[in-house]
Amino acid sequence: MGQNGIGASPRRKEDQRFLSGRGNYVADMQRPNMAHGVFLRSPHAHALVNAVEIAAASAAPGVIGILTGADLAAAGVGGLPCGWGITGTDGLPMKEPPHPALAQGKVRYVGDAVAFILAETAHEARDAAELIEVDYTPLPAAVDLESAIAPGAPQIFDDVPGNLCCDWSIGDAAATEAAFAKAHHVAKLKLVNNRLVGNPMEPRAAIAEYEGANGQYTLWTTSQFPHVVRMLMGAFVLNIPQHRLRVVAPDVGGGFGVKQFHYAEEAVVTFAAKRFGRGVKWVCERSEGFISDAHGRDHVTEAALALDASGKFIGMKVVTIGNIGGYISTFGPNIPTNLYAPLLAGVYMTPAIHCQVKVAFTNTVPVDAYRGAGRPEATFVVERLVDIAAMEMGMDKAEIRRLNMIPRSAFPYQTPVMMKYDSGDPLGCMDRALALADWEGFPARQAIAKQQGKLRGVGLSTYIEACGLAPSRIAGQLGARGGLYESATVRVHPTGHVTVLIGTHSHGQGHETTFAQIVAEKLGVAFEDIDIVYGDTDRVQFGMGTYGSRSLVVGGAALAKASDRVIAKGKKIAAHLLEASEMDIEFTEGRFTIAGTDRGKSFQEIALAAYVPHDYPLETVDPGLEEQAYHDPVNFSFPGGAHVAEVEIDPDTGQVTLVNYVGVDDVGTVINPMIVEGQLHGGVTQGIGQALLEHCVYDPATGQMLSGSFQDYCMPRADNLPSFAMQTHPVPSTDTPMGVKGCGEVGSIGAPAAIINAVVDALAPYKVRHLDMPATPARVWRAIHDKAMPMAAE
Ligand code: MCN
Repeated sequence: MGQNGIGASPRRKEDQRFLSGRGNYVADMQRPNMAHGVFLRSPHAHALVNAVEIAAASAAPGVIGILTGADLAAAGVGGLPCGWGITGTDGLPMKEPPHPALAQGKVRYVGDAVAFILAETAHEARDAAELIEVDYTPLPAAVDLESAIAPGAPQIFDDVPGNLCCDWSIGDAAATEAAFAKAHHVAKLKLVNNRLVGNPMEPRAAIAEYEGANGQYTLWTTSQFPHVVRMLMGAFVLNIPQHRLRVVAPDVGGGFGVKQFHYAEEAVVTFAAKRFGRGVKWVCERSEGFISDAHGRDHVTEAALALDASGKFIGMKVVTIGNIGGYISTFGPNIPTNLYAPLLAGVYMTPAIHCQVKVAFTNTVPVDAYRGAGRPEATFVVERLVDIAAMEMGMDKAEIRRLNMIPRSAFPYQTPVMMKYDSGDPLGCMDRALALADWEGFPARQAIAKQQGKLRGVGLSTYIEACGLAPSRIAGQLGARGGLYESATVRVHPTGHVTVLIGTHSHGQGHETTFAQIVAEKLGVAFEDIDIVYGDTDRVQFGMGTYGSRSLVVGGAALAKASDRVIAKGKKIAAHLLEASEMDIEFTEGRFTIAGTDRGKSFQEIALAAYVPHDYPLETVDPGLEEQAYHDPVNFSFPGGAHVAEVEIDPDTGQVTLVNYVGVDDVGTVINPMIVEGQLHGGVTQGIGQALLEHCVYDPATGQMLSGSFQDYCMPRADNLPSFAMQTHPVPSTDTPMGVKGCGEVGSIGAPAAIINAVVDALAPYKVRHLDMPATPARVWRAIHDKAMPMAAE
């Protein structure tokens, strides 16, 4: 490891500007001749839109113009495209009804955008919005997930019978039935995976401009993938040629998946910039974000695990209803299917698995990827079932896992549900986590808690996830409508300083630091002399952006490849200057040398020679030192690990206190231990939020969101968290260039099951078998005091 190379923990470069208030966020940007827009949103969950009367609003002070769905339709604006089409068990494509950027004829959730009002100020636009009269005919709404696909439910789209987008499945149904037929014991569970709102610190925002002179559009947007927005919006929605559309995602204050979609607001703002000849700015309010940012999770699942008499898992059956809301969001149908069911094997050798997923429309905000996206849901099913099986078979919770775990020696391991795990050490992670948590010492701690009138429980969760999305060939077979490679350019300047242009987007993950570490390690250039550029389609060649913990394993791999190409070219130049054979040139620690001698040239000397090619092999080598690489991964990346949570419950109030949390995670080779630790802390915190605090609640009768602000939707705060003990257990990936695995989501995947397992463990004296998330004081109290409540029963 060179100084600040791979494995070091230099301070984050980007924090210089963030901590000194010099970040460049869309909402703070001021552009010339800028007007301000607001969206008028539906107050109904489901209603016909008979007419939108804008005359009074158009005449209001400051109003520049108003757009409705009819205006967009008349201008030929396309619907928002879906980036991933899935195919049902019947071989038919999913139902894919249109998703207009402004509602046309019908609204399908509270928050569905009906009109856009542009005025000189945001206040004037807001006042004018109140003057718009929308003639709605309210319709019964399909809100509750199970009822939405039951016979007689209100129909959200005329041509989507039963509100079923797709009935999808994976695995061998016959083999699974056969396993269940010979089972010694079957552990069963029905659970709800609670709906979450992402709430990144910076709400979404967009600014668009159009230059009539050259037909050039620019959109600044809070996005995790500006090139994909350019592709989707330019090619499918607004019909703007790619070279005339610049999309910039500058500093973005967190995304967590929520900013990984092409949103209606981006298209409307860009359309409005040309239509009204003004710069157009829209900034989402926090409460508006609750009803317009895509949500996460929201499953209802029935699952069963078949075991033989020794406690070995012989089969698993899962039926899930996955909510995708009122329209298909960019990746909506992919999340409860491809990113969920193939992870149901977990770290276990279950030989037969079958999973059916009913992907359902409801009159709620569209649901899409949110940190973990499908994989926390899968882990929750598996790890809750395993705990229930242990309890029912009278086995120790660690032992039943140990008995069924894939041993390190069995990797690469082909699961029965598509995934081939390349490497891992589940047992190693679990043993270390148990030791770190002092698992053996728990009974003593529990006894002390009991003396103090508290219920104490401990919960274990293991996991493996698939991230680093993904080999394009496989993704294509699974329905992806684009590639999932990444690109990087390494531009070496004549002075030897380096600018990297990369297609991923950093919005909290520290890429400016970790990617500079990779280049520093590879090229021997000082960490301070390397800048990382991302987020601008005019500066960066191309890119698929950041999600699915792919930036390091796919983008970092492209960067390593481009760096290697710089070295390869440098060797040719060095060979010429040193009058040696290229084969004899070695490159180490920033110096090209003739092997076995001390004759050499520094990286900076070679860079200068490339740009001042007076003494240069011009016949065979072009001047300049800039290399580009695209990298398409050969497999997903499979981080894994084990987490242990310990809780104390006050039986009088139902209050759960998380008293200890440990995790041992295998994220392969670690580039920056400090950043990885921060990522783990952030992910675990979101997992704690899901397990104990967060729940997006809709009124099932009206479809109104009952938790549409921070007064009703509880985000985790510092005093909800213990001090975490997180360690890494690196088992290098065999499928990624540097042995790295993703780390961005693992905390949110491991945490919910560990915590609920601990809560249920603490409630063992009350014979509570399962508790749905979030384990709020009210739910826990009822589980203790009211055995008739469903969550306390079978
Ligand atoms: N890293 C490392 N060594 C490893 C793995 C990762 O040093 N073995 C470093 C990477 O170089 C990078 C960071 O850790 O700097 C995260 O890397 P990676 O796992 O590749 O994840 P991404 O950068 O692709 O980030 C996406 C992931 C996802 S999917 C969500 S959601 C998420 C997350 O990261 N959203 C975040 N972490 C977030 N962190 C913040 N602060 N804000 C968000 O919105």
